[in-house]
Amino acid sequence: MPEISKPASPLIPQLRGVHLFHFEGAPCAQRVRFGLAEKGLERGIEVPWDSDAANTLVAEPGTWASRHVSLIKKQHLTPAYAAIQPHMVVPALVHDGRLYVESMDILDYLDQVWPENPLMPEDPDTARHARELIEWGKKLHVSVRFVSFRWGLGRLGRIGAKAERTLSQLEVKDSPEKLMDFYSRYDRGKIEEATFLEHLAALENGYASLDGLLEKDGRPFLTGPAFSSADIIWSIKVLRIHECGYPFERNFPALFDWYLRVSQRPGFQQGVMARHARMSRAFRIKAAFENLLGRGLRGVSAAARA
Ligand SMILES: N[C@@H](CCC(=O)N[C@@H](CS)C(=O)NCC(=O)O)C(=O)O
Repeated sequence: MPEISKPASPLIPQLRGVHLFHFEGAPCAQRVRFGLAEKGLERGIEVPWDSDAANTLVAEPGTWASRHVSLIKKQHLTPAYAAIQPHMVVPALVHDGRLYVESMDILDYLDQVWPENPLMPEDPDTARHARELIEWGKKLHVSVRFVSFRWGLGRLGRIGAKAERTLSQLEVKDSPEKLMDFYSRYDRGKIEEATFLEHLAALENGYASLDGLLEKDGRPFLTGPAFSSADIIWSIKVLRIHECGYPFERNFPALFDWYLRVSQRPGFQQGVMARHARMSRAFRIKAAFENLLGRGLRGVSAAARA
């Protein structure tokens, strides 16, 4: 289970109902918001992420309290947030004073507590397949980071000397997120183009496999007729890279059709897009310009398929 049994932050045990520490544009947080919406839990009060004021501690049943942690303002790279999520990443979910981390584990937790609208297929073989796709998606998380920083965020993704110092002081040894390792190289332009391209190729390998699967028998969702967490993790992986200008329509048409289908779901619209649509459009417009200028992701994407 993803529960952190003795959270360092005194805020956590005070929280009642569901509270989500998240960032609008962060793929890992989008997965959880997608899952919450699929479960019929609605976004409730908006609360400063670190607030312990009495009127912010309780989320009404059937809703979740939004505690928005700005990755742009580097609010995640602070001692107060490190006391909540020791690896200084979003999301983190609190339910009745208990703290859960790891987005895909959080989805499993939601499935246990709110079994209606299940996020895992009932049939054991199909469930096994869903798990395999989820594990593959989790491994590719780091590739999304590299590709979206290189072709999406650019200089905006740099954290600067002050945040780097805080990060180096707070990062736990052997943190699986390896933020310090990434930012110390990214901020200085020390990551080689070949590395970015390797991550892009790893993602394309995954997209190609799913495209084949969907094309083969026209299934509506990745594991068959039923929607699952596998659709959640992979649709968010398409969304982010699409925002960076990747030509999914051209390279993986069956996957793109599936993505459009999934993105029409109320859960996606409410959980992912409701407050992200403008930013998503801005990213896509910026990426379209980069593509026009020949510097974008389109030019380096699976050129053989062009
Ligand atoms: N394995 C974690 C990964 C969480 C993660 O990497 N979150 C990203 C956003 S998608 C983050 O907070 N990054 C902070 C940063 O890059 O500075 C999960 O799935 O919850």
